[in-house]
Order: sequence, then C-alpha cells, then structure tokens
Amino acid sequence: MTSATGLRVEAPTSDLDPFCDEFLTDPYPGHAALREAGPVVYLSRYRVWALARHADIDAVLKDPEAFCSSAGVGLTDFRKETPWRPPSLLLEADPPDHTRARSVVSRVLTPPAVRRLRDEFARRADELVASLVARGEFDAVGELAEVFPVAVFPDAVGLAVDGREHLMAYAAMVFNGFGPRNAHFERSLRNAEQVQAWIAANCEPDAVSPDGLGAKLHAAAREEGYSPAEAARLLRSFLSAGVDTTVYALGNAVACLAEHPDQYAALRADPSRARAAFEEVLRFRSPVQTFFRTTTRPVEVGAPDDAVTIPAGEKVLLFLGAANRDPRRWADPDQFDIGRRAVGHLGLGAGPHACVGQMMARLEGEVILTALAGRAAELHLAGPVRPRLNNTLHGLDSLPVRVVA
Ligand code: OVV
Repeated sequence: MTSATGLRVEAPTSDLDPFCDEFLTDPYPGHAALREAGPVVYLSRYRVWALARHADIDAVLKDPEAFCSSAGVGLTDFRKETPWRPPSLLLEADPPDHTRARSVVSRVLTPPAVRRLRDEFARRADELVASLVARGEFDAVGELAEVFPVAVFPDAVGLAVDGREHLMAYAAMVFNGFGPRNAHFERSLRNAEQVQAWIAANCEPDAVSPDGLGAKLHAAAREEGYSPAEAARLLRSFLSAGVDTTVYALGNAVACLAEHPDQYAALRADPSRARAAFEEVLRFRSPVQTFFRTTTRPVEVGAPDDAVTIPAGEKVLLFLGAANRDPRRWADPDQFDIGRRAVGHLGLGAGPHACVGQMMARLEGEVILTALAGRAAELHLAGPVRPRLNNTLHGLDSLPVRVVA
C-alpha cells in the first residue's frame, strides 16, 4: 500500500468508511476496532491516516507545528484543491496567524462576558423547559435542542432576526464539508448560494446590533489591524461553529439522560450537577466526532514500542469521539456516569485550537439541564429516536420524550 504522497504505508490498513451511514449512525464498534488495531490505521478508501487513541490524539492536537490546520481540518487538502468556502481565519490557520485571530476572539468571549449572559440564558431555558414540561410530551430535538441555541446565541451576537433559519443550514454545510463529497454534503449544499449570501451579509459590521458580541468582535478585530472583510470572516466563525454544535449537544444530553434513568435521578436529586452531567455528555456522545490535521514533516505517532511514522503532507483523521471512550484513558468508558471526572475529554478539542466558545457551550448545556432537572420528575423515551447524519456531527433528528412534572 502506498500513501497519498506515494510512500510505503507501514501501518495496518483498513477499508473502513467512517463517513458511511452505518458508521455515522453507530460509530462505536468502528472506534473500538481502530483503537485496537494500533496507534495509526491507514484508511485506504480516503488515503488518510486514522488515530483513535486518547493519548495520541491529545498529543497531535498539542503539536500544531507537525500537524497543521492551514491545509484544512477536513478531508480536502487546501494545498491541492480549492476549499468550498474561503478558509476560516481561526480554524483553518496555524501560528502565528492563528494566534493573532484567536487572541481577538478570546478578547470577546471572556469569562466575564459569558458570565453576563448567564441570568438571561437561565431565564430563557427555564421558560422554554417549563412550557414543554407542561405539555407532558415533546420532541427534545425539534422543540428543545433546536430551539434554544438558535434563540439565545444569535441574540447574544446581535444578529438580525430575519433569516436565522439559515444558520442551521449553513452549519450543516460546514460540518458535512469536513468529510468527503458524499450524499450528506451534497444534500446540505442545496440552496447554498442563498444561505452563504445571508451569512456573508449578516457578518458585515453594520448588520450586527451595536451592543452584541458581533460588534465587539468587529471592534477588537479592527483594533488588532484586521480589515473589515477579515473581521467579517472572523465573525463567520461564530455563525459556523456556535449554533449546530450546541443543538447536537443538547439533543445528545437529553438522549443520554432519557436512556439512563439512574443518571437522570442522580441529576434530579442534585441539579447542581448539571454542569458535570453536560461534560459527561460531551465525552460519552461527542457532538463533534472528528477533525483532520495535515503533517508538515515525517512524524512518529504512538508509544516508542509501537510507533508509526506518518510521512509529510498526509491527512490525519482524529477520532475525538473514540478518544473519549478509550479504555486506556477511562474506566468503564462505555458507561454514562455523571459522577465521573470527564475533564480531559477531547470533545472540545485540546491545545491551541481547543473550542474558543466552550464557556458559552457549557453555559447553554448547564442551564438547560438545570431547568429540566428542576421541572421534570421523570424523563422517558416516548417514540422512535431518529439520528441526524452528518459527516462530522453526531446527534439526533428527533427524540420524542415524555416527562412527569
Ligand atoms: C470549530 C469550527 C467549526 C466550524 C467552523 C469554524 C470553526 C470556523 O472557524 O469557521
């Protein structure tokens, strides 16, 4: 077997397709097989190198010099093919460019800035959950997970109200776009022009309200010396990464709790565990399952006794969701346990690119789970659970639940 760059592959090879419907629906058997096969498995179908062990993925994420992001963090190699959208200045960049962009965004998403959102987010979470619990039965995706982030996050950013439905359509494109051009990516590209035009128009400095995070980002970017077009591109990162990820996370959170009544009872008994419960959801059912890196030089992966050298210029697929269930790192990894120390999971990444919006994501998860635990004595599945297949995101399209007030 020879790699994408024409060199001999010294790792085990597999024809596994991590973007086929079967794998996307239930990735966990595939994860286990990859983890057990070795530190690195060559996926012949896509000519990429796959990592599924926690220690190796953690190390790769912390080594941007050898494993770069500027060639894209999806399957497409930006040095060989033109990306479907202009690259993100944050996600698809390396130090020092990335460092500069990250510092601008960090100045906006500060702990005090997120803290200031807490009361309003909590109030709106409780209002939404109260109205759903009063009904007894509802769809925890269509009526909860998909409603809450789309309401609170764009308000915090200061986005126009008209056309917000395009946010979900855009994120579907972005996250499918990290995978191959399969049916999922093609489906999400329907209406792409109109959606992208709305996104671009609403990232402009005069499109955002003057008191929101969007305006603060434009100001911070200008201060750093970015042009208005670059500042708008930075704001595009908020719209790309800030909505769908939390929609999937909230859906997964309710699913985990509905499927594990003992864990829901433990949360109910002490709603102050909501934050820990959400963290365990990010580990156990990671909304963001994968990202790629590209090697800048030949680089060894694995422990000294089983290390594999990946040549330069190769795509490396990191299975974050597999790392989060690696028995080398976690006791009883397939057990959903809100009492465990889930910190150290890679659901929000690690290293210089670790999720910059993680405090906001955690806030959204915490306030929804707090409201649910405070208002629903019982939480049960009440119908068929339907997955929503996406090349990067793992979650649900429909989750019918029944609650007892
Ligand atoms: C983490 C993430 C996901 C998707 C898009 C972006 C970031 C971006 O920066 O555009």
